[in-house]
Amino acid sequence: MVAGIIRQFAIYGEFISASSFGGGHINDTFQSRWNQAGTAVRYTHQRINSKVFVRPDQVMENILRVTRHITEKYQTAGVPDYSRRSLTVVPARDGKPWVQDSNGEWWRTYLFIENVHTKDKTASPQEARFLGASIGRFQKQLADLPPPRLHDTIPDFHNMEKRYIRFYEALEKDVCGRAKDVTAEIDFMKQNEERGAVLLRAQREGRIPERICHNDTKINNILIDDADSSALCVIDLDTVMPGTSLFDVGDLIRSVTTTAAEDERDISKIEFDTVFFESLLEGYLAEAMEFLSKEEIALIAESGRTITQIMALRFLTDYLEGDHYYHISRTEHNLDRSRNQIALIRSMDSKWKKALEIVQKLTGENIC
Ligand code: ADP
Ligand code: GN1
Ligand code: MG
Repeated sequence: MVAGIIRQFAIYGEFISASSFGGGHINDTFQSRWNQAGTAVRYTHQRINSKVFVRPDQVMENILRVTRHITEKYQTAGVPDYSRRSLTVVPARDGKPWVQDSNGEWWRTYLFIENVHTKDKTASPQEARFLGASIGRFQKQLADLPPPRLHDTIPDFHNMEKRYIRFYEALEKDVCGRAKDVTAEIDFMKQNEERGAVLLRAQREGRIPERICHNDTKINNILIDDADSSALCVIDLDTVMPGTSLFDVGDLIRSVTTTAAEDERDISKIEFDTVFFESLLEGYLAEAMEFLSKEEIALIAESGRTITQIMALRFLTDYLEGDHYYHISRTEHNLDRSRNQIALIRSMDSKWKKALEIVQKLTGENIC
């Protein structure tokens, strides 16, 4: 089945094999191997999750515009190895950027980026600096994307109010009878509802600007170069759409400053690491300081807490609803993830003053 789909893309040479690849929570990813006149090459193929992305055509339109814009910048600037620095969409034989299978599912193909790896947790301050810089650069590169506005591929993706409404509905229905076993997590979410709305309020009051952002900048959506450990290419572009810079900074803080992977079950291993936090922001700000407003800077630390809270809430909601959104590989996977994110928030709270001091030191803005 997969081989039949893959052959519909405009790829030359002999098809060798295809296999499942990568560990994302949303799409199904495969790699294929080809012999192109004696050179072994690979491609990346994804079945787009059409329950999550109800308009895959719009997703692909966004991705084409964004990847072409970034690639053009690298080409113009004469940056070497540019086809490893941004995704390249491979069209289907009929010229479309996707193929639809007999079940109506949508597939896409990218050049396979070689000699890279991804991380589920940060290994060093230098790595955190590289990761931060890659997202600052990504935001800067897209700041001058010509109109029209990108499609909202998932409306209200980081809208805390809407996420709480969904959570309360899940709690009310309690379709799996799981609510009774997770009262501590439910209480945490209720107690933090007000605090979680700080970013949304700033958005609504027009205090922070709309910008094109990635919206899913977790650590393993950035490919790291095997050669020098620099953050080479930002991937997983389905959610690139209008948002705020803080959504991306927030998700970086959530996933890069933690001492454990997102689904680590041993809570004692989870800590907000202020050294990683400082390095991450150094890297990010080296690229982004030139366009950030005072209001955005003032909310940097808060954004990390907010995005972590949104994830804790979404994982818990999916657990209550019966695990139909995120891929899971064990029964309590979503609950473990939610507990993990709650532990990270508690650690952030215990080092809050230090976090603000770091932002103040790096930006020169008086925020403490
Ligand atoms: P998901 O939306 O399910 O998270 P991703 O787009 O993040 O899917 O891809 C899943 C994994 O596949 C990535 O973490 C990465 O390891 C690998 N991957 C995706 N695209 C490429 C590519 N073009 N080249 C090499 N590896 C890739
Ligand atoms: C999903 O696609 P992936 O695995 O990179 C999710 C993100 C969450 C993340 C948590 C479209 O990201 O919002 O932060 O899981 N993506 C979508 O790991 O919902
Ligand atoms: Mg991903």
